[in-house]
Amino acid sequence: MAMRLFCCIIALILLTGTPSAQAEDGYDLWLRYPRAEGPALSGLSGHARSIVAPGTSPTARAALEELTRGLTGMTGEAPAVASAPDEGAILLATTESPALARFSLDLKPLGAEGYAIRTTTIDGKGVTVIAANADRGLLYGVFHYLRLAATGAPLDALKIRESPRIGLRLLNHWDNLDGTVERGYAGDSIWDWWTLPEWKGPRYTDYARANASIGINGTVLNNVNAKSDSLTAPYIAKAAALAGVFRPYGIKVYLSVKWTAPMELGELKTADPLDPQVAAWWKAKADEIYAAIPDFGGFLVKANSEGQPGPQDYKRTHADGANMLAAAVQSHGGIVMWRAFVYAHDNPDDRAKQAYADFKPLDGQFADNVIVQVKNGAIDFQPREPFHPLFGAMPKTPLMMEFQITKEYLGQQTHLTYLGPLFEEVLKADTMAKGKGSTVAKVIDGSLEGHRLTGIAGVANIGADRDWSGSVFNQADWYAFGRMAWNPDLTAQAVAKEWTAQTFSPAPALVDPVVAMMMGSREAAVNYMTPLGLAHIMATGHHYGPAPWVSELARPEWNPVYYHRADASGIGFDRTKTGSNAVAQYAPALARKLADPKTTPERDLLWFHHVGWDERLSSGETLWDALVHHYDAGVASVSEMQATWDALRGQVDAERFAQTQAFLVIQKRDATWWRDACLAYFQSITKRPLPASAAPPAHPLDWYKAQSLSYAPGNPK
Ligand code: GCV
Repeated sequence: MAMRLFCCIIALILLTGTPSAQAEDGYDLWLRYPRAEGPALSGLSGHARSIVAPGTSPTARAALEELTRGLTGMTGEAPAVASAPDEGAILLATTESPALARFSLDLKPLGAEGYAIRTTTIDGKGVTVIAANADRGLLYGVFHYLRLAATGAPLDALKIRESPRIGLRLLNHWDNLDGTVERGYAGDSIWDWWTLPEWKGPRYTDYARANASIGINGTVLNNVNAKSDSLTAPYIAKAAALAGVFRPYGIKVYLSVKWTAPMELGELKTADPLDPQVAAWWKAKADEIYAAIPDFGGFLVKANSEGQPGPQDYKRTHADGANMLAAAVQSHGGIVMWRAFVYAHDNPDDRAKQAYADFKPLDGQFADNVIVQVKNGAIDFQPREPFHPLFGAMPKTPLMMEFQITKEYLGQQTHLTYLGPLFEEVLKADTMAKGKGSTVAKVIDGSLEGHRLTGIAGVANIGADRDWSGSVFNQADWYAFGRMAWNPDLTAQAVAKEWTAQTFSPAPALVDPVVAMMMGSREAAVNYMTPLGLAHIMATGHHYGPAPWVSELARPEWNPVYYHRADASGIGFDRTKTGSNAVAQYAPALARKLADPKTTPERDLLWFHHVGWDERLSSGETLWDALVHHYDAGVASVSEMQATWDALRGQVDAERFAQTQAFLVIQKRDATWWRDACLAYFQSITKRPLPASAAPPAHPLDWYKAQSLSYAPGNPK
């Protein structure tokens, strides 16, 4: 009797969909494949009835499995797997398949990762062909098809050709071997180093599926603040186990390395890159890694930065260091990603200038398999930074973009601040290095300077939390990174639409308000944190919440006062000739614009200029009044986001609705805290009254100064 009841309940669940109590915990990300409705369902019923998939490799099998999974979810029925295409079949075929011979798809230019999708007829039967040169391309093509279906796009006249614009599309995990994640806000590391290599939990496969679905093809497993242990035999075996899980999904593994590993592990007396014993140690280590992981991608290096050792400790250059490592992996086809995030405690120059000063003179000196990885801005992943002046300034060196997907400075896991607009703003920024239109995107996709080695990295926001990213909306940042890495011309808006349709529902009544909320959210955060070009006025260490008053830390550039420079006369960092002259690091045509506050974009004004409190901005307001209004606008935007979300009650499952609603309450509280604390502090300096429309801060300045959050997550100890 009990058994019969149980079966009835299961049948009911299958027929009516999953019960809402456990329905949507975020685990499935954008790959939910819920039952399609209306025209989307009839489209699938007509065009996706069966699958013909002759491939047998692990990647071909992964493609077939994903297509089967997606179609089963969306149609409620498993598609037949056939040996020949019938009406409504999807044919998956690589150029090796004889079935493709009859089509002139000209796949060659699409490379190993590209694909074509075509609706056509075979012997009078309407079919959809997903074709590629290699199985990896097929897998990407399958994910594209599923994306179309899940977003409700028509499936009856497809003529798609796609290939990635950027070669290396990588996640950088700042995951430590003890399971913590530096700047991680989604729980512990997803890598269970302790139980690897024996236990390869299903989550690793789902990680690979999610990444492949957005075109990510590599992952750096460990923190750039690396421990040498990750290069020992047991950890190489663990990395090899992960590489084995990821391989079918076209994802290579890479490792961050600590510069002094030859001393710590190899008992050498030096890590001097020009010492033959050091070079031999690295060569042997690379050989050992490649024996375990034949398609190992290569090394990522943080050297001579924030206390990490590096070649400069031996009076050698970054190029000396990178080239020595590059030689170690070269015969295996490996690469070295050498980070340009450097600034030194003993260098009194503007921190924003130091990476350029170190790296620009090295242009042309790097080996062919080295790529220099540059953060999007010259300081550190701020809510807004002008693009890094190295982009466009090293034409003989491939440069790789480093974005931060995890929101260290942007409200961490709780604030809804969609990063698509930040990525788009940077990628579209014009370096003017070779005249107008020399965008950052063209620098990193290699087209501006003719590089074949191209890359983009995102510091992952992934952890062991059930929803992977700490909140459902943080998943959008992972998604946007992958999609824009594949095609840096995609707009943040288009990507937000895709993500929303797949993550919640394609219904316009939901998509339109959610996308509008996402698109305004980053500017909201800029407004309530660091408007008009302010930067790095966050609390010390964990970087959560405001602390513009901090001035007593040992190194000048650790202090917020170093960045905002507010005094009785005005506020902002003079980076023109009268100040640090950082503007001169940009191409001359741009440098001229940035040298003058009148031609500097207002959003970057205080980044480049120290501006008098009473100076008038384009709106006619004084700087002080405008600053107050930006802070107020930031708080008001969060109230609007709350109203938008509240109106969606009933259209989103209860669990994700409630979490987002609660997180917006936190965001509103924090936005108000930011606004009040910053205005209390800046007012104590400017001594001007608040504009009539602005409410006074809720507490006196000392109250804000006394706030401290000792246990904020993600903060390295
Ligand atoms: C991995 C910032 C972060 C650090 C990070 C560093 C880097 O300074 O606060 O946690 O260290 O950037 O990118 O190397």
